[in-house]
Amino acid sequence: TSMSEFLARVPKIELHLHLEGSIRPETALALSVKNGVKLPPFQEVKDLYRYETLEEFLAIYTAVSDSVVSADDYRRITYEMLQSCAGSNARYVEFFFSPQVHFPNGISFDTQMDGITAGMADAERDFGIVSRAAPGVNRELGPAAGEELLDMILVRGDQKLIGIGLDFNEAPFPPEPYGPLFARAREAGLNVTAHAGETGPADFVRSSIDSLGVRRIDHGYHVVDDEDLMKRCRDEGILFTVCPSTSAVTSPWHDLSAPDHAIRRMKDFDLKVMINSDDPPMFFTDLGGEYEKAAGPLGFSPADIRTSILTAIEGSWLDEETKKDWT
Ligand code: ES4
Ligand code: ZN
Repeated sequence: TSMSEFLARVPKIELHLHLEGSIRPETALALSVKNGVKLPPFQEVKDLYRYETLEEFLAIYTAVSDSVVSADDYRRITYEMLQSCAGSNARYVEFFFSPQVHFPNGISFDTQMDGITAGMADAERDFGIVSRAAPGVNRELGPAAGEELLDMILVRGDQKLIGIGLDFNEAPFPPEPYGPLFARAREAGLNVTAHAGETGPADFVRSSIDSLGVRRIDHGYHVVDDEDLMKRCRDEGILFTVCPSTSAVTSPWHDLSAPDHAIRRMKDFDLKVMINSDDPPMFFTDLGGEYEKAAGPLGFSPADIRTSILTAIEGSWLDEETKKDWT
């Protein structure tokens, strides 16, 4: 239909995507064989990507991440991720990666960055897609480990490293202990965002804004449990980077067509929401597929889709000149 064509063709921005969550099942298999790293047991490779909770998902995410070892492995997964984004007509991508998952395997931050920046350059050359990277601080590992990661980011001083995120399991890991780390990152000129309100409560959305100083929330679905907070987020223009397929698995809103689905309610309340793919192959989707879900079961009108893309440009970490150019 013409709606599908519009959704496929419209130029997009992706702001919530995890590098290791973008590893294709065939690539995970090939890398695990090459590097002699064991994956969890499976019948067919696609069956590797099955889970019913965030915890189960993160266990597979970590196991698959372990199959990435050399700088060239990083180059490959970065290139393939951006190739898929380009296939959905994404023009600009801000993606997370999880450096701390790889440290116990002896893989340095510099090895990771060497491969990632090579993959970014190759993808820009081949597909014209522009990208920037944001290491995700693993909230399960504590603030001290996060501070060490921030040191590495600042020592590297790479122009392509434009921010940090906060991810992995929310409960029982509230945002507050990460306040000093996030303050130091902001003072050093890094942009900041945090996962909150996916499995954690509305309070984690509030404290991410208050203690971490973020203006962007990744997921944020549980904001709908707190109307005062919703009003505040609307007044303050907080941007929510929502991910339809993930929400149907890890949040309590499993039915995307339900009238009370959090993403629909956030949009109807005029919160700033924009559409992202999170861990596309791991949730059997891609960015175009997430737009289909927004325009289909989640009830986004063509005007809502357009608003969402303009919101994404505005909320991105692009420089102000480029933002003006693109709107
Ligand atoms: C993640 Cl909390 C979360 N959700 C999706 N992907 C992830 N990768 C690391 N943490
Ligand atoms: Zn995420």
